Amino acid sequence: MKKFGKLTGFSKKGNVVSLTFEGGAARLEIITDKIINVFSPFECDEHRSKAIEGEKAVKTAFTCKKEGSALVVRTDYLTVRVYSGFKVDFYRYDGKTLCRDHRGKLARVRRFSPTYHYYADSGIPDWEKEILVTKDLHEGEVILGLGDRAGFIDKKGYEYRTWTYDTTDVHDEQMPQLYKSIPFVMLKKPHGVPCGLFFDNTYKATFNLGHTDPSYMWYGVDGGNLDYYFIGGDTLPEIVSGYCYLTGTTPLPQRWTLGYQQSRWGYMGDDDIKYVTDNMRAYGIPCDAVHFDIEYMEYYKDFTWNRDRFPNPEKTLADMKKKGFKAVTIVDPAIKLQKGYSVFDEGLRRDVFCHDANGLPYVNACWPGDALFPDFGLPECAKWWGENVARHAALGVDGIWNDMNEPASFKGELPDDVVMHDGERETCHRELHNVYGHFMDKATYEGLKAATGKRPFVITRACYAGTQKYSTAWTGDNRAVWTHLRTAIPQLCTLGMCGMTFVGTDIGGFNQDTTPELISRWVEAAAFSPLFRSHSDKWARMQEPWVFGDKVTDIWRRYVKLRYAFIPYIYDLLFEGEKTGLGVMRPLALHFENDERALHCNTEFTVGENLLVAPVVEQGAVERAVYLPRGVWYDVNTGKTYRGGKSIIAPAPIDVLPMYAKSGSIFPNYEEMNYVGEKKLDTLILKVFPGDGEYVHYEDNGEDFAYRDGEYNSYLFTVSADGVFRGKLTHDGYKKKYKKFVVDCLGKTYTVKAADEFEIKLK
Ligand code: NBV
Repeated sequence: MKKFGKLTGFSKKGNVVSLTFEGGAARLEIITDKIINVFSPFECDEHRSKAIEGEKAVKTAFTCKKEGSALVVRTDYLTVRVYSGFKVDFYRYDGKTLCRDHRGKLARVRRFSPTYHYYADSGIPDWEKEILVTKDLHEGEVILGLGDRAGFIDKKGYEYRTWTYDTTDVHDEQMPQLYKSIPFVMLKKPHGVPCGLFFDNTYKATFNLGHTDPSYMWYGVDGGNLDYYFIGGDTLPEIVSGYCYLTGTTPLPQRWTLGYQQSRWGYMGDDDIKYVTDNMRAYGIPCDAVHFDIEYMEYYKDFTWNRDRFPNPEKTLADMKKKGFKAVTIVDPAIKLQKGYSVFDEGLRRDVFCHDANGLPYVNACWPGDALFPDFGLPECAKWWGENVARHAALGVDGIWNDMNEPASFKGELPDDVVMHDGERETCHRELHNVYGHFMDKATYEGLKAATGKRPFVITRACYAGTQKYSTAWTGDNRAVWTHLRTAIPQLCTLGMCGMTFVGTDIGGFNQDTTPELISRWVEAAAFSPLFRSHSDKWARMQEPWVFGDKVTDIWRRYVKLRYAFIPYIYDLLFEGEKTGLGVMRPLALHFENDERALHCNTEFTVGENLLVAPVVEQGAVERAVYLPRGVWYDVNTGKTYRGGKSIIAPAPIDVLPMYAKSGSIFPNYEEMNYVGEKKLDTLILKVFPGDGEYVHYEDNGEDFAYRDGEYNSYLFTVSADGVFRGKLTHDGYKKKYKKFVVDCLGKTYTVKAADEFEIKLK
């Protein structure tokens, strides 16, 4: 750990407080009154953020003066005390401690008994890294965040790494790294004020989250600068919004992308696609998209089609469109090394591939055999990739699925010194590994956007902080095991708290043979996950909705229909989320942070703020305990009311998903449809649960960016405890409006012709 030594001086210029220590320089930058950047130039003097785009610092009033041994910086919200050794402590305006650097000695984890002297932890322990940040932890403090982890909502007690990683091992809470690297954590003391720490550095990092000792956490990183953001705010949602203020939010997607999507590695040709699309319609299971995995390509070469299996891709895609299906095709970064393959030839000509330390194109291997790896951070490479994406999309492809972009490579991991670019700056894999997928996603997004003008639909496996601006994500190769269904809840909720709102798991499990019961429960649990896709491995049993018999098919139909009913609600959450950064699937911790039981609830989630979902995640269970936080809740299935602040036993036979609506909730629903766009969206159903409440709903074309120029309508709906429901058009920007509203209060319906304002007395 670098020794900064004594604080010898400071100066203030604009938003920056420069600090000098005996051992080097550092600075604080006041980004807003609640966000402070803590920086020391270990590698260079500027930020090299790949997550934050554009200037985030706003003019903020602050003072800066020496008080005893500390330099004290005050904004309207925060007090920051800087001490010798570059120890930095954060307090709220009222003196409440938010987060302090840890002063005590760090220790090793004890692995051996006192009489057994063999010491396996040789070499430099991670915590002796030059760039090291240590923070105090407190009794009962919870650590949330850190992106893609197969653990619990509370990460305290574990040690994790950020180094994007393709793995076939079972994903569990001990897995130090997974496909995505998001170095953002939130700390929350029981009944205390939360805060966030975003470590904006792409090198391999270790997060010891009270693993060695519950009284401290440390973050150590292999290179780059000491560069982190402290994010303050009174509540966890404010911290999430602060993080997304820095790294960006998920843009509103096209409406169809919220529909059900069917995938399998192993749809080999036209007949398989027809088998899927015909059966989806025949069995009456709504579906919007079919995914094409690597077998659609010729020898796994990106942007090609295997003409034996798909003799006329334009026709295949056009036929799908006629039936109301969109097509999403996979690409991997590795480009087959083959002269005569135009994507390769053109890439080589334009010098867009990574090089080895000797300046030669770097060769590794993946599905197509020997392959070169695009240097996506290089502007010319992003351009070349975008052009390929555009050409591919022109055939009728509606979305791109970026796989293997950790990057995965079959001849060992890319060496640290493989030359890559961050813009025009030459650097290496060691710095850019964690953002390889991020750069690929950005290039894909830009290519699709330029080609179609629509909101691009990109799905990625790897990502970094900020990737939410460009791509949705799935959680990679899970398994058809109950633990992975259970894990899906905290995993998706955590990704959602880290900006990655639009996420989902492979329904049914990717690897291994699913069971009829598991997949039924999985469809129920996933009905509210923003990305709603079933996917399976080529060697796993087929797992389409109709292959397990009528009982399972009926469950699929019921929950896919439920999902389609709730599309306008999920769409509204994404519309709002583009402004706030808040997710669709949220842990109970987010809105009930001072309720300790809610804080640790791993098997329930809320959709937005008012709908609580408690899927069954145990084999054989026909009921489950559901913790309802304080308030009055309605059982959505039965209409029965409960007073919260306790657990109840919810009956949950195989076809029942326990769901609870807060009193005063209003949820917009659509009428039944086979796919988005099948019918004109003339009717909006408003599901109302008695009480006092209000709700804002958005209506727009669901496709392009016109909403950003005001081409949308918004409605304010309210319900009062005395039973009056009101609707009001509050923004009038989109011509095609609803023609009628159907208010459904616990099964009693009231239909009104659409008007700018209306009122209904609920009986
Ligand atoms: O492209 C094949 C698979 C894909 O189905 C899966 O979703 C990815 O996570 N891909 C991984 C490569 C092979 C994995 C064994």
